[in-house]
Amino acid sequence: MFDMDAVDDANQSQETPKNDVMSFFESAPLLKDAAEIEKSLTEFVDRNTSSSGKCYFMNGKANRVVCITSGGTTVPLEKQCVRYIDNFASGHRGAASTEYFLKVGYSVVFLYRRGSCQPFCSNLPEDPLLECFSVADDSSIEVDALHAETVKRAITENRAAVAEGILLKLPFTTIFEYLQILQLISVSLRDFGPSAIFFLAAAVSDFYVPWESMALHKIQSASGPLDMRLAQVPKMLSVLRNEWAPMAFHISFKLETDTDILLAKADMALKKYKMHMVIANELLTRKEQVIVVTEQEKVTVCRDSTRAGAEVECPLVELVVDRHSAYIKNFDA
Ligand code: PAZ
Repeated sequence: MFDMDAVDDANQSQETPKNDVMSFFESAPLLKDAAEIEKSLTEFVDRNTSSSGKCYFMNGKANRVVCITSGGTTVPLEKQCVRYIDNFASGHRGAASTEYFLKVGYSVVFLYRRGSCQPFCSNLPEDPLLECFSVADDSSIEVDALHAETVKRAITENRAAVAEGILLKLPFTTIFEYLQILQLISVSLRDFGPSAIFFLAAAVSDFYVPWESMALHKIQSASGPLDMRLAQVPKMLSVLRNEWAPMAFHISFKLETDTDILLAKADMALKKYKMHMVIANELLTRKEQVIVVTEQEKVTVCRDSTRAGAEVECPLVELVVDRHSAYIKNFDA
């Protein structure tokens, strides 16, 4: 249901047909808050652009930005949506990676599924409001000592990054919103050229119900079993890579449950979509290890299991930053 380049893409041509892309966007419901999103992107770009105007070609000293996508897209089945198709992604990968990129000086556009994991919040209990706070008396609420440090860190670091203008969080729910906002981001970040990374960790639906053929009201069960035909979501990876952000450093993810096909699928995505890096992971071990696939190498990156709380995203982001630096250097040369 999700996965931008499924096995059957082997039958598709390299370039995504323009008509498919146009009809996807033309028939998509209007993006709510589009003007506000564009405004916040403009402010983010201004904040992260040098006074000379252009953000790159500055002897490798350009501000670096990364657009991190996180969580899963939904596919609505009704316009007044009661039912939708979803996937498993929790958004942990994207949220944790956001923290590590911020730590090494990148500014981050975090495109995340509403309600999914957030940066700086991974150590909070499942229901922070109910589990971290107590009512001390009738008028005051206190943080429980057990969670005080975690709550403090989540609030201060998140607010500081947002206030400084180095973390912009943009939420999505549906496949329509996700792709529309991704397009806005990629166009906004164009001036960063090779200093921008697209780190596409979201699990994106492969199939969807086109808006014009979608039922308006809740689908009724009285007429028996549901027979529904899903259209294929156009392969936006190639559009992003070739048209929306042609100079950026592109990283896509490949998730499989069958180990035997994982690397072949990652290789295929690398070539087909001209990605600079494909990060391969398996469903059950995704928090322990990933395999970074590039044209030159395959590197297994593991979580440091000797350190409590260590995350695989820490060495992963280190490696990405190293390869991104080399990319910028070659670009300048
Ligand atoms: O969001 P999460 O931490 O639960 O999982 C991360 C992930 C498995 C969704 C990501 O690493 C990934 O592989 N995303 C791409 C999935 C795909 O389209 O193949």
